[in-house]
Amino acid sequence: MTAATQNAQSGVHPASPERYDVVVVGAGFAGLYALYWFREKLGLRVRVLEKGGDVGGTWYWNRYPGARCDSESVYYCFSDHMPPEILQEWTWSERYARQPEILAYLRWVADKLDLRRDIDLNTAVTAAHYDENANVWRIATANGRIVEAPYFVTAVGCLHAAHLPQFEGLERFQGRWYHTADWPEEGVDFTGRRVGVIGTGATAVQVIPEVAGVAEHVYVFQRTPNHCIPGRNRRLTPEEIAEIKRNYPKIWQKMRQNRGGFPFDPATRSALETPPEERRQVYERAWEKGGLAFTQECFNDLGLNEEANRTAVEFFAEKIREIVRDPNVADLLTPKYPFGTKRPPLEHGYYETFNRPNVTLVDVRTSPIVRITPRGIETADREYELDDIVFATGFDAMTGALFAIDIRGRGGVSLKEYWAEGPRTYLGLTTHGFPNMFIITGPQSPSVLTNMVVSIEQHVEWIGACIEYMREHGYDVIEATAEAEQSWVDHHNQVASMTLLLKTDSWWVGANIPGKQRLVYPYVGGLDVYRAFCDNVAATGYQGFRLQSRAAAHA
Ligand code: NA7
Repeated sequence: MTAATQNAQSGVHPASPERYDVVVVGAGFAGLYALYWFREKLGLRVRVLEKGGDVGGTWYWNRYPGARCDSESVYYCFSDHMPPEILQEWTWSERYARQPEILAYLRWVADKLDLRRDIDLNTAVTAAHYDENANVWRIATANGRIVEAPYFVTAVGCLHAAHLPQFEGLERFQGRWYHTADWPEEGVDFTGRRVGVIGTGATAVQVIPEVAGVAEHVYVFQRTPNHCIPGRNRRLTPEEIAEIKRNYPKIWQKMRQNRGGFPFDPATRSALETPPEERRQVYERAWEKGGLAFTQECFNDLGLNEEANRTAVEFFAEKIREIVRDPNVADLLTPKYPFGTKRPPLEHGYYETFNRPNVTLVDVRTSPIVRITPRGIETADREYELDDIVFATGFDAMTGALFAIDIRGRGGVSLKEYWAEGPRTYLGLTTHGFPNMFIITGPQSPSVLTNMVVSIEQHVEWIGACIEYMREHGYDVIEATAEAEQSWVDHHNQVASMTLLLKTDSWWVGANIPGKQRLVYPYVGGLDVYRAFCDNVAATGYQGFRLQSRAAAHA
């Protein structure tokens, strides 16, 4: 065993560490952008440590059949803040790109910008400890390396730590089983097999039609249905691509000012104040258009007022009844909770799939899964014999991937302990007691409620400007004050309490993970409002932070 391995196993102690200015964990959209920005714009020595065998992050791991993005491809990519050829030379093929195309894009960006020379793949970070005396973050990897830097940036993804419910008997199952978030690279052939899919979230909504197309039979184990919006996917024409490329600067400006980071035109009218016939037409138009625009462009009171929201719930109920032939199945597929309090998936033939003779919907709300047997899944009612089980059961979102690393700040306090009652952050970017650590798209930032790439760029650029400011002013330690953190947590919770989000169990409120604190994790105030907050903090000399030079920090 090498000294470094010993160090990595016993915690984080100096051996002969490698030194950089910034260590970034993760090489998805966030890690790649951070590397590009910090290296090219700030001239920093950056090291990116990535657990996966390639760049891509979420798009490296989630390679299940049907995986594609719910944000439109032409807007779910790096912006005009990257060198112009990145936007101009890449051409998306479909309205919503499939996973292989997004992964190819990220690989292409990494090659084009020569990012790979500063990325270590197959390098899982196990611990990151702040050494107060040396003002460095000391980072240990599973393969025994110690890497040091004054700045530590997590780009670990909001949806990375897979959630596998603890069903009794899984180890005795004689068939094959997979979690969608850790799919075999070589793919899985379901031809002629009896497949059970557990879950009906955004992932399952993509997987189920694909598997149903080849399997002998698919049993869908549903606990809660979702409001699925038609994606209306299609090939993009050369003309529209050219038009979009011409207009990118304007489009990006619009997206940066939008509450969700999308080029949508938010509704200014109330559902309740709109006459029923007109209201219906608004919903119909949004349904026909397809996509997440439905969430912003219909009415402005759906997220705040239950009565207004009910009009959307009724509209979905009608649509599902129109598509799904069996009224009992249609009823089971119809959510009874407020629209938008769980993430509405985009669907590509999902509802139609339930008209197929080889698809059965199993309601595990009324008849829960009791155990996995050697032959399949046993519910309170009966046993389903299966060859394969697909767990589309989601993630320990937003905090899971952070807690998987033993992160310790001043005084050896662990992030997990510090956040035991729920995340405590200032701006969702930093946390008191963890100097010089920045979290990209962390809890209490808009993150998963937005077009992620737009949020990522905002975060990285803010962090970059902060580091630059510190260097210009001779500071090398920055830490959120406890007071600023408390006021952000209060503001975050206050805005969240104005919405309907806590009325429904969802991963947005941590309800999918047994024992997880039930509170709203992403910031719901909107990316536009959030950006203004962050800009103001920067413009006022990083109000709410304690900035020190190292000499002063030692005094
Ligand atoms: P989600 O949205 O968390 O969906 C997970 C699904 O698995 C959901 O339908 C859950 O039902 C179901 N689930 C989880 N545990 C169980 C148990 N124990 N029994 C039965 N069913 C269970 O994850 P996804 O991967 O689909 O999507 C995550 C995000 O990725 C998505 O929102 C997009 O932003 C991209 P529940 O609803 O909890 O009753």
